[in-house]
Amino acid sequence: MIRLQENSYNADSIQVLEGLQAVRKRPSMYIGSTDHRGLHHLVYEILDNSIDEAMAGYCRNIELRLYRDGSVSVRDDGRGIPTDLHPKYGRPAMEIVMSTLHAGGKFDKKSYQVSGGLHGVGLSVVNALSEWLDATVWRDGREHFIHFERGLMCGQMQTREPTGGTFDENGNLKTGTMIRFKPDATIFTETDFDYTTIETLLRELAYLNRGLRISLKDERTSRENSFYFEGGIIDFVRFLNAAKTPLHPDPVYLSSASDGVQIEIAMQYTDSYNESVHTFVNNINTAEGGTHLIGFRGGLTRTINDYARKYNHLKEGDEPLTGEDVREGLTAIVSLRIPEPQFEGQTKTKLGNSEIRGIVESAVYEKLSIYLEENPKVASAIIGKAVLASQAREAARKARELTRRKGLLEGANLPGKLADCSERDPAKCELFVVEGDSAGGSAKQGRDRNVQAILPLWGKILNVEKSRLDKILKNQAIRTLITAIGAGIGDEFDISRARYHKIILMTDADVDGAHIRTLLLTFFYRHMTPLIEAGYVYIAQPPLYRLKKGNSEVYVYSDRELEQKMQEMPGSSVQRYKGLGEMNPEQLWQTTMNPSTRVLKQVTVEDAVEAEMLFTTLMGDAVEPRRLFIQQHAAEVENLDV
Ligand code: 0RA
Repeated sequence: MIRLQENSYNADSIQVLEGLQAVRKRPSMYIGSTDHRGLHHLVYEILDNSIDEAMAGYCRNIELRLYRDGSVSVRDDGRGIPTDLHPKYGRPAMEIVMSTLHAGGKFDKKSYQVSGGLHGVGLSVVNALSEWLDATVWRDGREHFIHFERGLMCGQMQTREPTGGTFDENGNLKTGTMIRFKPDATIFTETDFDYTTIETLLRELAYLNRGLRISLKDERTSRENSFYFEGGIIDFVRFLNAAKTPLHPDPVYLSSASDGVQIEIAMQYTDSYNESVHTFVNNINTAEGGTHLIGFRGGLTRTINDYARKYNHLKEGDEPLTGEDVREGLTAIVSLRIPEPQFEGQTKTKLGNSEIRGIVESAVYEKLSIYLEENPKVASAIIGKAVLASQAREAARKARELTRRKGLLEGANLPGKLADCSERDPAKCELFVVEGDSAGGSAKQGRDRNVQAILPLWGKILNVEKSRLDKILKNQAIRTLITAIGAGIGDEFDISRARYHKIILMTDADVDGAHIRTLLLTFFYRHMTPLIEAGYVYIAQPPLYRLKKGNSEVYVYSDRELEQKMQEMPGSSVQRYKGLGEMNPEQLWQTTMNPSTRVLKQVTVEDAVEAEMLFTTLMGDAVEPRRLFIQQHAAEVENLDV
């Protein structure tokens, strides 16, 4: 039950109510969405406050816990949210922080150098979107507690002796904050927290905040993990390169602080052909890049070219190395802390501050030049690699020109295997990429031929992780895909020419199917990145089983659902689908292709780091990490998604 304190029901409380009401009415305005992503964003918002406290130097440990009742808690050992009476409002500061939109956790902005997230509106937003929330603060040897329901206080702040003692295990006065909340199921379309999503986020935050310990406990499954990295982003780069072959033993580390901007960069080249640069601003993964990334790239290209000229790796008359050349095989983390970040782009993960470009470019030029002068061996390895890349780029250009001249990648030569749709508006068109000829046959018969095209893939799909573009372009399956989509490839890829706005991967629900899907996703991720960024790539979800009893039949899409349905329909017969080919056209349409009944999973690069790891681990050269990964994930191997 929701009770407001009578004496506080004044103009301020009305403002609070209106604020929280606004959040509940338009949750997406505050957290982006109310799906899986929005749900996990809540965790991010809460964590963000504790991380701020850590960045200010007051917090060393953060513990996140997932409970069986669907709630989650974040506890830190920082100073604790202030609990004294706010001079203007006459109410405990903690109360105001938790329930006032825009007040946020940062009363004293100066005590924080920089901050990420929604500039502190996080706590009240999460509170508004929670069925209930418990806030506990340890400060001045006391424990303070407030319970909220749907953002509204239930009773006043309680102050008591700390449960479990006044001191921590080291004999220090206990301080810190714990927020436990249960997301409101009337607001979120999904309420199940995903261990792996949270684990990835925590790992990332621990890498970005050297020396901070972040642990995770899942009481639903007893899974747990803990992250602590003395080397910070240097360790992050080593982690990303664990399955690759580095060209120099230690990552290059650069740092600088000027104009209120802190820059930290760790980078290491490997013998791979891909670029794996991840940028962060105030701990936020700027997956869409932005001015800092442009500055980093510019600085890198300039430094390496200057060095290569100076030491005669490039002769008079040689073309300069391009940005692509100097980034081939580069793994890097670029982490910035800036006072007032402006986030732009579709997912608000693109840095917009224009002044940052020059600041980063100069810093990289200055620091990396010094590093190369002092480490000539590393410098030679890097430049040798870039020169090779430049030669390979020339070969690839020729290969591409040849294919283009022959018209092999042009839409006029649509592949014979493609059963195209009749509609010509790409926004309405769907391309099903189907594994195997028999499933392809069913799909062709079952489809809606107005808007659904079918492309059966046969033969081996090249592992693009291990090949340069010139070789990739010789692979038949890949050529077929490029032609069918019709938008080119690589840096010439032009999404406005894509012939379909939905590209749906439909593979068997078994290990082989997962493998093929991963190969295809690797290809899209590496060579048609905008397609994934635009959300054009989907994974079809074919059923795993069919349950039949008398005249009624149901399709079942997971083992968990099977258990449930078997109880609801005792005595039913179960058919397990081993492959798409076992379904007739009508069944395939009904269960997997019909837009009004099917379930599609949209592929996002929401977490490029995770995708990168998955691809590298599964596809890269190193055998041992792959074996370990597959062993650890044997149970999930049928669900390998990006
Ligand atoms: C405002 C001021 C101070 C600390 C915090 C907020 C704070 C907020 C959160 C939220 C989660 N954990 C937190 N830890 C600290 C500083 C108060 C002081 O000067 O002691």
